Amino acid sequence: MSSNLRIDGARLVSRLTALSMIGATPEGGCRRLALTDEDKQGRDWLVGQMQALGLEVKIDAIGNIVGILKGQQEGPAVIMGSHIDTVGTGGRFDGALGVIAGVEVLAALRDAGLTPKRDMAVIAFTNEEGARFHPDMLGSYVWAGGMSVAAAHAETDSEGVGLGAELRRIGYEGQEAPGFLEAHAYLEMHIEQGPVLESEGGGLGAVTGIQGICWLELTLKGRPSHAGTTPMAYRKDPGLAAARINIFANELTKTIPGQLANSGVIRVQPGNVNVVPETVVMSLDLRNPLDAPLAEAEAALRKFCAELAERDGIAISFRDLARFPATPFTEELIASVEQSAAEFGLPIRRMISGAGHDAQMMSRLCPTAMVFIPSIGGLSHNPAEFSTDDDMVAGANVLLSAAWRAANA
Ligand code: HGY
Ligand code: MN
Ligand code: MN
Repeated sequence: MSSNLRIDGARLVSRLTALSMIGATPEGGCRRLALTDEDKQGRDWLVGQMQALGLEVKIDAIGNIVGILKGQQEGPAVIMGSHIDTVGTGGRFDGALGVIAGVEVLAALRDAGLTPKRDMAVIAFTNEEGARFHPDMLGSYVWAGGMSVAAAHAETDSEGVGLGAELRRIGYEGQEAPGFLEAHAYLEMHIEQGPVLESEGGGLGAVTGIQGICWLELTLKGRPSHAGTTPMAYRKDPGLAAARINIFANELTKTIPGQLANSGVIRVQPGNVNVVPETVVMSLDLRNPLDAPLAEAEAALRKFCAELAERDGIAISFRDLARFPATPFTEELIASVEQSAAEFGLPIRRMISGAGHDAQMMSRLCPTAMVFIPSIGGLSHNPAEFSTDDDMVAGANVLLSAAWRAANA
């Protein structure tokens, strides 16, 4: 790589700050749920930035935004990317940093008057968070051929609003076929979203892969009855059943190595103080670095639910919201990220990702790797999410170096 090639740190930080103003929350974070007006504003801003940079901007049928810097030769491109949608209590960095860093890499090459051998691109993928529509990483999943456009458009949010209708409403149902740009390699920069790098005194993460993910939606049906007059033995209480299931899932994390469990959504109907609930809809987010114990956890949970249903007279049904296997990245590209960090004299260590990322999908298409920067306090999906300017610049320089290497190899 041209040894004096660097990103413009001030421009990186100012673009991130500008994007974080869109959907800014009073707590200092961001709320840009997929395909909402705030997401549209962020998309419009990003398209404007890409156009001002002279990138060829294309939108595909699932709303993925692609900015392309033409190379010297036709053929597969080196793609960088991430997402600009957030969870409800999002921070300023999750996803946005990876997209802004990709834009900055292409801007730095433009400033240096460098044209890569291969095309290079940055993609902002639709609905990575899966907070509004399921599954998560939906835009990259469709891009990678894991889900059809029609099936993705048919997804609905918890209010029954359709994904396709929302894409059209905000003007981001593009003409391009997802995956239209063949990938030679994919690199993603992201905040770690956990405490590991900070606890080791900082430095960067060369991400070796992503753990397996299983998202389930359980619908529990009992019998609504009076909370004051119905003897306890007569109740068919799905609220109590949901609590037992949540505790059982938590117990699994103590017996199955590496197992994680979270119930982030619990909706109770009719939701009145004095009514034993009729229905509870709850989510379970199960993860494990290895597929076999993850499958063991899910099987144990389903068995527990079947026994609970039988004993307590509650009907329990399951719906898959997301199911992605543990995903290893590509050794050659991981080593390239490490080499780039070494070029800048930056400490870096190998680690897997606890969070899902679009890279999990892109690894189905091409060699893939990620670079992490520390999350202060290990916080994410929280308005207080924070990473330092220095770490952002360090990570973006490593992204530039590794992407440039891949684009000219
Ligand atoms: O859930 C995840 O791991 C990611 O934030 N979508
Ligand atoms: Mn993310
Ligand atoms: Mn996230």
